[in-house]
Amino acid sequence: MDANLNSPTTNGKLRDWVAEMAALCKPDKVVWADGSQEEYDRLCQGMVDAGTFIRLNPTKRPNSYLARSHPSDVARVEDRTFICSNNKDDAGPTNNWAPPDEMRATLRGLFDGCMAGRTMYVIPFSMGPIGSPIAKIGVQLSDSPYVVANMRIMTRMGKAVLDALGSDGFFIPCMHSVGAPLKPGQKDVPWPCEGDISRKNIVHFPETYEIWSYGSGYGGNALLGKKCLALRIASVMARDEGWLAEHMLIMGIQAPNGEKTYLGAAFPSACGKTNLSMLVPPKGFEGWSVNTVGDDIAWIKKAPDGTLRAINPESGFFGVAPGTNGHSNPNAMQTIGKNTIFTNTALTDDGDVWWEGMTDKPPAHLIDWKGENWTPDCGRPAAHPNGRFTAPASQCPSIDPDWEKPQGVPISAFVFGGRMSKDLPLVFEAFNWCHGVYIAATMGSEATAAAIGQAALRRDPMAMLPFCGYNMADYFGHWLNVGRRLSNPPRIFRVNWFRKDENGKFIWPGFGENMRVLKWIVDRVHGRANAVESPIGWMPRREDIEWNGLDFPADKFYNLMTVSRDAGTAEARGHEEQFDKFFDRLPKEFIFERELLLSRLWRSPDHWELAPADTVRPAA
Ligand code: SAT
Ligand code: MN
Repeated sequence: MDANLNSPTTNGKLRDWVAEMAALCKPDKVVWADGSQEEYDRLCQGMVDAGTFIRLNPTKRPNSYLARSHPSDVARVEDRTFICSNNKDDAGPTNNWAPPDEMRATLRGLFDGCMAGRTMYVIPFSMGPIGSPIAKIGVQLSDSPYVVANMRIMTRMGKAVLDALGSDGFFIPCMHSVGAPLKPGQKDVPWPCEGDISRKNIVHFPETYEIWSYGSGYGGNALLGKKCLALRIASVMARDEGWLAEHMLIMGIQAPNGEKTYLGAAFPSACGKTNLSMLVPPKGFEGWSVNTVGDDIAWIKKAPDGTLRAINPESGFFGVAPGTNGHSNPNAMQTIGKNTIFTNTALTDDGDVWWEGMTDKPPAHLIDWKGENWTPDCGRPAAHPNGRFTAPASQCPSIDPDWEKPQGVPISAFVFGGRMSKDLPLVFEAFNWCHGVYIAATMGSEATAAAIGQAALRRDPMAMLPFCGYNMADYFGHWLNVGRRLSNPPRIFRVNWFRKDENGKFIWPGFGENMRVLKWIVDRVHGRANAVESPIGWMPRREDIEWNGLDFPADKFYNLMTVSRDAGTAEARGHEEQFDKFFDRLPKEFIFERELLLSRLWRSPDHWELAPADTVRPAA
């Protein structure tokens, strides 16, 4: 078979690589994806015929499909995700590592003949608007039509990318197989994948900027532009080239006078980044608007004018479905109204989708994410907790007018937030860049459904723990360096929407009401809002927050903001434990930051909500 028969590229490296991989994987045929609507429709129809897709009711959900994955293939497999640097220390203590030679041999074995009976698709894609100075080109080879369809929504994909690549352009090779070769005559299944978890491998070679993923067809394991390229490999490129690749949403906040402020905000997977990026300002914020640039990943570079500029490398949203509804995220509900792929949600009797939290009252009957009959009293969830929608960003009512601007949008603040049920206040601001990097690096978060087998509570520095392609101590150092090169670095904030009271109830209403916190952040950035100095950073007093439209009593605010000296000290001691793992690679600044934190705590009152009024300082 000639893999380059009908090949639409003159790029010699790409042609050679495709031919070499086709010889290894032995597909029945090779198809170059052009990214057209016609091709998408044809692939989707093929998946409907094969039982992979169910076409949803076209009057309710035009041009949309539901896919049900194999029940063993429902989330990222962090245990089987590897950073294979030449030197183990370059992957660092937080990544799985295997010797690159050994891993290459394993992969050769796994990929040998792995596409038998299947089609190998060549998927050229651009992360970032084609031609943007911040964008990068990748080419994914995959035997999954589901991946092709999703990549068309999530990235700029197809012929235009090959044109931009030209005959000698650089691309990141992304090799993918679901790992389910077919014997002659063997009938396919709706969701082929490797059933043996120990044979699944999501592998990154940071020195050669290469990705190899075997055995899974789901999300970040398989849509290789997303976590594998745009975070793990891009974080390495960003280190090498002096920029930042971050697990951050990007949003613009516009004040009634037209002033626009953009923020990057990092939260671990499934902590509401999509909801926050599409926030609808609540009652009391008439005239304010929020615009979405991205919901998951930000690529951030210093512009010639000295500001930091960010692009969203993706062109779609791969959002968590459960919990999404007209209250939590009306913009997402509109975005997914058409042209959307749903994965592992439930199916209604009239051919639409449903998930927990979509409506107050569940339908009387559904087909659940496993394809079984479901009734409200059956005791099982109807949708998988990590069930997802894949939808074009261009359909989002709150999409920012500048979301595809090649040079990106200017970033004025970074916000970091984990999921913490106690001891972490609603919001505080770092004293300076170095302290901000420290509070981002020591961020903790409780587990979510986005990854399999995660510890209940873990340190998730910058929400990048599963996504940093190199030693995290060096990553902290890189962050410190980026700030040093800026004359006016963005302010850094820490937030926590997830604090609970003694009855286990969330104290803060969240969602649209988060606007109150964002307004304080924006006002701090522009030197308008007051704050008081606490041992952990600058904090708003109750009167520094806009409460118009929300009745939020003072005692609740106290419970949301207070931290005891003991809890604060225990937290600081926890940082020590985290840092020990990094030995001498940890930036020295972090040792001093921790000591300063401990000293401030030592001199603080037993509990602080806020320091006495005479310590109030105006914004800098
Ligand atoms: O499955 S993904 O990695 O794409 C989603 C996530 O974990 O954030
Ligand atoms: Mn994510």
